[in-house]
Amino acid sequence: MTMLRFIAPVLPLFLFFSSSVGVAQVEGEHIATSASHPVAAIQDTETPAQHDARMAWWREARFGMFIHWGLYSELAGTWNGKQIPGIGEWIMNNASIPVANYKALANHFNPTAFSAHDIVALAKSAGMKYIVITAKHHDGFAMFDSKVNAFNIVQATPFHRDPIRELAVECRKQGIKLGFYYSQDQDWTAPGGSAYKTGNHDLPSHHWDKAQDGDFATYLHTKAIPQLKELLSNYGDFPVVIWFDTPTADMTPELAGEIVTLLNQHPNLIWNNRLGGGYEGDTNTPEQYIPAKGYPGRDWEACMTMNDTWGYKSYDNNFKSTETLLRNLIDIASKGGNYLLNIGPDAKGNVPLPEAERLHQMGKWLAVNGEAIYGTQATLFGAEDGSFSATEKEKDGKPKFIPAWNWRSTTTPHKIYIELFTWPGRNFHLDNVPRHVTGAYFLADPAHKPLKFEDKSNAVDVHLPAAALDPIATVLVLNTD
Ligand code: FHN
Repeated sequence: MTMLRFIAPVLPLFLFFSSSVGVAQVEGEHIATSASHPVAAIQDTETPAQHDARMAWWREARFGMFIHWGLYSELAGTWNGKQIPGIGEWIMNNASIPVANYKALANHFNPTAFSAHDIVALAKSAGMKYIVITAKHHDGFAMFDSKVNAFNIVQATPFHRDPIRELAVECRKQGIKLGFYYSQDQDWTAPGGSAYKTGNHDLPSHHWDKAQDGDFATYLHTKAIPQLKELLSNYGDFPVVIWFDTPTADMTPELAGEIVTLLNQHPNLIWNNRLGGGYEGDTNTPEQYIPAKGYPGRDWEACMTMNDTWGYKSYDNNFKSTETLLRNLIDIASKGGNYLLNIGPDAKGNVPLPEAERLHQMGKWLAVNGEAIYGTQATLFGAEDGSFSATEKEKDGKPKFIPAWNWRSTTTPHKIYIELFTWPGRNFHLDNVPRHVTGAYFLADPAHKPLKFEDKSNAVDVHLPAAALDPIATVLVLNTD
């Protein structure tokens, strides 16, 4: 059996699983830059102006759709009649399903209800500006037409269609961007692909089937890199993002450098900090949490589920409320980040109703208040998001952050947006205002009727009506010099 060590000593990327909800969380995903990369990434060589230009659409977007969809969706969290704890897309690993049995699932995978049009339209109606879909997850099954490996949706299933191509066509039609998630390191069905066990990352990771044994570099050269080449060249102007995941110690700087050489041939591409080999990529990717103060000076994207799984589980109904999801979006934007919110279609390709409903509701709010989110920058204030506890500690011993949920703020050069969660009564008082306020109104008021206000030195008082205009978040706009 190949023994793989998790990469913590090289990359301080810690995965842990909450036993109560079974959702993987990633903490401290900052990856140290190594001056001794065998291959310089574009990020190392471009000027700040070039970098800003490359990141411009992504920074403007603020809200994207993550899609976890694959063979695991067919099992929907159950194997051999038993509900398997943990996240749905990990079922092969968590239930130690033999490779041959897992691969046989492809014979029945026939998502005839899949509609690229409807999924892209759903993302658009939610106010999302980009989609990132699992082109290949850790199970090794390619959701695209791959000539280099037959374990893919076109060749191995009765469906014989390429949903990635269909999505690319629809995204182009409907004006939304498309990125691909690719599990470059873990691959549980390809010989040599990495695999580690969830729940106890102190133990060495390991294979559970002889068919998984092999050499990692050979896997990379015969499957992962050739498939990445296919993804990067067969879909026209897409992908705009490559979303790597779960690097292990197998991904040496040299091997990662081979991937970087390929990525460098696509100078507009954005890729995240989970390649491995010490490369930090373009974006930090906190998972299932919002960092207390964001990552000042660094682009970041919080990826989150709506319930407790990424891949579909028929019995996971622990959905967050629309209020929580919207507050998350606003909180993230107020800290300068993007929100990549997941959907997990089922085996037929249907998006679970509770997910679609929440997205529609978020879209309704954004249709009125999107100006306070898209293309905005982080708060000019900061104390409104909460404070670090003097007594409570995180697992790592650092003070625990206690969020406050009264309001958040986002900005543009001439406006300050205040997203009010808790109605402050007839007056909103704001201290430490670094700009001169020239006007105030609500985004939810179509007439933008001016509100009375007093601009004091360094502070402002805005006179408010008795009740909120929106039960979740009412956006007050302050025009500023
Ligand atoms: O192991 C994966 C998990 O299945 C899921 O894809 C998430 C999404 O960010 N990433 C990994 C855990 O960090």
